[in-house]
Amino acid sequence: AIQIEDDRTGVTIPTLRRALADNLYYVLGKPPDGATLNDYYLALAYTVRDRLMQRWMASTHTHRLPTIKQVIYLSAEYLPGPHLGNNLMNLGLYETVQQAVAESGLDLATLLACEEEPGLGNGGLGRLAACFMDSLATLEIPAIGYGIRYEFGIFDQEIREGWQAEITDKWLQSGNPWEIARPEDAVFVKLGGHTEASTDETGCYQVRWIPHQTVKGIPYDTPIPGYRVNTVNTLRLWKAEAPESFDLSVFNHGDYYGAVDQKVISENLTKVLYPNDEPIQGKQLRLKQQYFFVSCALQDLIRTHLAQGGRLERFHEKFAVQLNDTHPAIAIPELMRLLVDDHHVPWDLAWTITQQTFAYTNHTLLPEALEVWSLDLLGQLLPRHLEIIMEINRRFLEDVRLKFPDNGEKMGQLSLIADQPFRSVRMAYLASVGSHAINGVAALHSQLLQKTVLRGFYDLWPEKFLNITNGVTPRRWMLLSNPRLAQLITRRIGDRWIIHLQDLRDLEPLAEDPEFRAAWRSVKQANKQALAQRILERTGIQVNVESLFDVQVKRIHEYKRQHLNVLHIITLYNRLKQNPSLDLVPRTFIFAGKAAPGYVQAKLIIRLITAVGEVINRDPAVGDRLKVVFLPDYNVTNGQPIYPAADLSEQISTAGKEASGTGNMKFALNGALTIGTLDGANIEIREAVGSENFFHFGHKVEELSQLRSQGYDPRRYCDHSPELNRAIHRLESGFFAQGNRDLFRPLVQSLLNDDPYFLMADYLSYLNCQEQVSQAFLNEATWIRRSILNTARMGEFSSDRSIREYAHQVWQVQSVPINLQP
Ligand code: 26Y
Repeated sequence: AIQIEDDRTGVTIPTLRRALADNLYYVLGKPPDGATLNDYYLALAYTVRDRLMQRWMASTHTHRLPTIKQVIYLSAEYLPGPHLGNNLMNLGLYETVQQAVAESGLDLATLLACEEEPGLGNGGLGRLAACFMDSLATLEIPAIGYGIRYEFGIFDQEIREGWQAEITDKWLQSGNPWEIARPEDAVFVKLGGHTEASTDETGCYQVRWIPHQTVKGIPYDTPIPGYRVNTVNTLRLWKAEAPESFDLSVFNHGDYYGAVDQKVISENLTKVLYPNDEPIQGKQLRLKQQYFFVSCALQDLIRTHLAQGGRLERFHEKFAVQLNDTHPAIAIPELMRLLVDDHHVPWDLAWTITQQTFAYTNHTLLPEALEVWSLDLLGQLLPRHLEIIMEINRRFLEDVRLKFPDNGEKMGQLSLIADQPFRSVRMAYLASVGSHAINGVAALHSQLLQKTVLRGFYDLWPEKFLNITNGVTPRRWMLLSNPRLAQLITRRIGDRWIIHLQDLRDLEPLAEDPEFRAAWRSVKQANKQALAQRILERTGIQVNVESLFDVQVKRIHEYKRQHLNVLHIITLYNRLKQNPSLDLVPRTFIFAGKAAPGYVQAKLIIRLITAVGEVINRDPAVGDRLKVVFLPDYNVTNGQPIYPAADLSEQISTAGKEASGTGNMKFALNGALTIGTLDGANIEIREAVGSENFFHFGHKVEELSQLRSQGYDPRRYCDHSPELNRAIHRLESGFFAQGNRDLFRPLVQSLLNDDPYFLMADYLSYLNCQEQVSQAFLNEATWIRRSILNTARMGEFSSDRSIREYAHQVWQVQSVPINLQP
């Protein structure tokens, strides 16, 4: 029989070319000669989306079956990165499409570069959600990710005269081919107003919530395909709109402009992502965002569950709902409200269902970063939820009192309500009480969580607590971003490592093979060359590709200590100035990262990096021995070429402050060696790759608490280290600020007076460690050997491993292979 390929599903080159032209003409309404590059990108994206459709619909259909348990990931942030390249890779169509596109006179790389990434998150937490979505689909685990369709994601960063400037992120401007609006699945979300209690005809106590405002949530679905499997999960993001009935009623009263105002107010709800990675106190709009998407998600689940003939008593058998930090923790009282008020489930049963449904992941210990919402604000916006939270707390404290009679202090410590500095709900406590499992994101972090922030809850319910160390997806962070290394590895050990990252172990013996080492070095050099080209294009700085690429990319934060890195740079510079013929191992220092727009000290750290760069990069006495680069607009797209080109990964947070880190994993996986503190997942990475292949320095958590309790005096370290003194003096003197002694004063003052992040205490150890790094880099053969061993031993840091742990230890879910011919 003659096989005729369908234009929407066929994968031969002639069919793909026809499909591309067809989508260009019929979907975008463009003739080939009038089409822009972006039109071609869109046409290609639709061509790829068509090829996902059958799998997506089969997955959705199968996942709805009442017998199948589904993971529901609730996250206020997602940073998936551009979809096109990843989807081509996961479908196994990358090379075919590359060729089809080329035969149509186009270049795939150019088209890929047209895609605006969805910057719907701040940093690690949002990127983790995206890695988890990739792994869930690849492991064929039924899952939905729920979140917010921010119209403006994280701002684009420009550097102007050395300072960060924030530009609105208009990611939807040229159209988003990956999302499908589902207005037929809209839900309504109430806000504000008051409650009324009554007893109905049957004598049942009933609470009615009479809201001040209602907004409509419209879901937008994006397919998330697994790697070479039929499973395609859904990322369902909600957009807020005004309910049309509302503006009609106002219109009837003749207040047309009033109705339009209401529409604008409703739509503002999902307008913009808060660009902080630490809580903002008391922002009502932020609480509205959190409640809005969580309520949309839970209403969506209850509706589909009931439509499938499911019973609410079994809600937790159908759905395992994961809270990505406390941002969605209002889901706990919301599910209680939906069950008790709307569906008349008795409180005790509703509470059992709720606790069995939710699990909570904590991502921070920083006390200032723990979310609290004032009772005032909560009562205004969510009056019914405040009542429910108070009732949850009353019952909880009653249990505590039975366990610890006559211990009023205990009750105060564990209460969901804090009294100071104002009456507020501690969201981490609410999340802990309402969940059956609580996890930290690295071994050290989980231990500290049990010992500090959630100690009281650990004492009550140790069995609820567990650690699940973060991971990253090797699909995006190796296969897609480092194709040269991926090919080299696959040629030697086959391609199973892509889904069984532990297979990288098979590279270990090759670390002794001179031929393999040479190939490894060539790949690294090619990646460095490519990054050098980008650096030149974006900053005008010419870097030496033989130099050590020393890289720190992450959000700019005092606890992450980019300024400790700068103190090292200044010290090297001082040494060079003192001894111009110094035989120094050439280094290129590469920084990238965004500062929260309101975080003055972080923005000053960016200015410091660019200022030091301006002096050093221009100093003829330095030549190409030292270069300092700040790459603007760090995001997933711009991060992808950075990790493969790094020799050294800087993971230098104050011990105890970085919950896990995931950039540390991307670097080591791509063969960079790490210089790091014993913090977060660094500890586990060091154990995995071997302490001889990891440069660690600095005080440990306990040593820092000791220092603190002894009365830490940062100036002492300056007095005892002439080099530190000189580096600080360079800053004070205005040397890097054209004589302006005021510019960096706030940084210097902070270091000398408080130094809450112990830069002074860790400086010497950091410097000595960096000296060892330089010595090690001189021996190329052993450096490459260690680089190979880093990659070979990073298998456990795949997000596939993390997700398997969640699946077995928290969610109790199984893989469900998707059959395309039912
Ligand atoms: C409340 C709101 C403004 C807020 C928004 C985002 C608060 C925090 C955040 C983001 C936090 C975050 O990204 N945390 C990081 O999570 C990673 C994934 O677990 C960790 O690897 C990393 O150490 C941690 O800082």
